Amino acid sequence: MGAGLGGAMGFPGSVLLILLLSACSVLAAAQLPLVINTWPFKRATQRAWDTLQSGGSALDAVEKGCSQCEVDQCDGTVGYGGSPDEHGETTLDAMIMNGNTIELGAVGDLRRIKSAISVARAVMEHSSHSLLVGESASMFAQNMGFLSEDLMTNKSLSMHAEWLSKNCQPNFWKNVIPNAGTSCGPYKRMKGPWSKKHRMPVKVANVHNHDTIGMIVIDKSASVVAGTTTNGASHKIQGRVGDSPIAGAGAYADSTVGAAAATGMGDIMMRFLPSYQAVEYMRMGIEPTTACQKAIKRIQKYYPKLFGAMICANRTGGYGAACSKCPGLDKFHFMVYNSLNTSEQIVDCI
Ligand code: SD4
Repeated sequence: MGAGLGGAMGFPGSVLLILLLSACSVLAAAQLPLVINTWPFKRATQRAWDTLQSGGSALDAVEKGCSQCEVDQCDGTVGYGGSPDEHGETTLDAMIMNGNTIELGAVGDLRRIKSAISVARAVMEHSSHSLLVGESASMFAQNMGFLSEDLMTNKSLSMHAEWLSKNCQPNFWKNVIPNAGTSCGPYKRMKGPWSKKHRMPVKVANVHNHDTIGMIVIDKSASVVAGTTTNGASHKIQGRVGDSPIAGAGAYADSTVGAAAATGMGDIMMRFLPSYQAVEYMRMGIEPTTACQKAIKRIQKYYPKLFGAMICANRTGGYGAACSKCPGLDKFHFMVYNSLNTSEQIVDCI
């Protein structure tokens, strides 16, 4: 068919094939740079894009883009003043990953420091570690010059007060005494076997208590960087770290392939390393949308009611997304900026 069309246009088939292939690679290159992030957090996308346009690196773009969400307190689920834990404190999880060098910096359960993504970058650039957590992560941040301040706000305090007034419902405990489905703690372990009566139902998260920003930036020279930042899950047990700062769970980047980032019920999603899995699917040549879908489906096999979504992008600028259909989530909104368009996009959940 190529030869026939080439003949019709006056080119031999092989010349036409070369022309078509180079047109495809020009088109792919034209799609770079790319900024893509979970949820319609447009100001974050714009900030990352502007950072690239003014000569910043992909690392700078992810850091600035995610920082914007921390400042804006995107949906109340990123940055200070959201998702108070059982003691009313907001704590932050974040990571940044450099796909060129496979370096990563992350913080979990970070306290009293607002700019979690920048602390994650400092972990990557000023230590040989990948993940610091809790009070020690805050100490590290302070030593690196980050300001220590209260992350609680009137809003987060009133969310916590309301939760206390509802007998600490919902919460994340199970198989404890007193019954966590009706009472506040402190709890003690209940000896098994556990009856259904005492087992907490799986918490069904929704867009109002579970979002996070996951961002992928690929610059013109195909350097791939991914990052996440979040305040995790409302009413989490103190010390809880979600999927967002875990390599391969919250995000993963490899400049020879692409990157992926996840959002949703991190306690479940991190068991499947979905971002790593999606990158590995793309390494096999699978398109980004299908790679995201396949990673989600692996989780659904065990957790059919999963609340979760993913974004995937390959190194040539192809991208896609997928989400798991559940109460509160039947479409997933995400942002895409490249040289062809700057838009909010939507996928139907599977
Ligand atoms: C977490 N996945 O801590 C994160 C936050 C989130 O939608 O909900 N993302 O579980």
